[in-house]
Amino acid sequence: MLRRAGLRSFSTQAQAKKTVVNSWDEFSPLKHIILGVPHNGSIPAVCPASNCKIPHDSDMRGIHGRRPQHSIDRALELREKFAEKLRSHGIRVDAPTAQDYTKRQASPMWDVDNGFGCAVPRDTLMTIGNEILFSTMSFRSRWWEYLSYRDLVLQYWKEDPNMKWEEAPKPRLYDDSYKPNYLDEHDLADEAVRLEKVQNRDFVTKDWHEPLFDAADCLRLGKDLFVQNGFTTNQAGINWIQRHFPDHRVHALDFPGDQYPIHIDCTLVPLKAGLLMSNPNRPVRPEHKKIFEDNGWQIVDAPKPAWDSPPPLCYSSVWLSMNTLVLDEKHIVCEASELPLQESLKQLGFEPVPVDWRDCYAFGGSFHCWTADVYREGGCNDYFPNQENRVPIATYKE
Ligand code: DAV
Repeated sequence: MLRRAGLRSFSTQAQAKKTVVNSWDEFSPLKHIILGVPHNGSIPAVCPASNCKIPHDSDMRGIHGRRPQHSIDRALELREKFAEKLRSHGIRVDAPTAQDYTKRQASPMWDVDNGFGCAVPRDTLMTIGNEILFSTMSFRSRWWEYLSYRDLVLQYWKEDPNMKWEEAPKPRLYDDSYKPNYLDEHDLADEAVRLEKVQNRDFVTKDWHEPLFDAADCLRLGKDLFVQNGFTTNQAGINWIQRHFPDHRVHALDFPGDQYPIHIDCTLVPLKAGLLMSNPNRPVRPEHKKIFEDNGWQIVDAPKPAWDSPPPLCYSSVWLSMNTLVLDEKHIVCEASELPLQESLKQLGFEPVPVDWRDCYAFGGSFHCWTADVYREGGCNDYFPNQENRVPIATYKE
């Protein structure tokens, strides 16, 4: 059964003004956003893709099911404060509909003991212009998560006659969508083995069994989409995105230094037109750097995170420090404790907006993960007119 999360507090804003769906990049002035909710947040039951993402020494290993109530209550408290902060910047904030993720999640082909949550819409859907596209997802525990956004998207679709509502083909996620024994227990604990595999673009998801992508692997920079190939997004997924958006230029990126490559938003993060922040442990490959250089984009290294380890029951890395939300050309939301990042942003001419968020990380990430754009000002700019050194995306070969 679906349950509207905190209907009274969340829906007033959503009904205040008619929706227009429009967002082409990650940094134009933000006016309307979906902010996830922590209700029923669960430690996902393991499937082949999620198993490889959870670090071997994580306190999440070997457990699954509903997260402790105190952590859900705390996340809700922080979420409300953040929503207020966003509203104070003139941004409309909507909430998804919580489902019971603590229940068994099944398809005719497989089942897992429980799901994940709807705290992090960035993984599930992306807005490209006037279109909201739902990704396939690649963890079995997250297969049904799209239903949490149906109420909102149906509302947007009714209110905005130009809005396009699209859903990528739901994947089968059979066992043979994944490489069998990609990392055994021994290899999982071996950093050198993991790094060698990602260096060779050898990921747990098979490349052409069926298209797979999480929306958070896609970096939107106007006419160009940069999509990370890794555990959650395969080459067929990237090829599918290119065919779906024929007027865009899709580029595939992968980052050899990322031992658990899911989602691009702790790895390469745009701060404004012409400026990206890069994770120094996961540098951009030289052949991928060219298109940025050819078009006058600057890539700066992110500073070391303030923390040495993630908070309890969190499978994301400490590089959630970089998982910021750009509100406009001046303001960037940062975790309050990430002082090195705030200092770097100040030096780059931004005004960091510190928000207390670390206790929300366990639910799937920081500010960028917890949100999904509905409206940013502006249109589809061509930031990369020089495509001379474009690396073509892979195509299927027999
Ligand atoms: O560095 O653990 C997490 C991304 C979550 N959306 C990381 C990436």
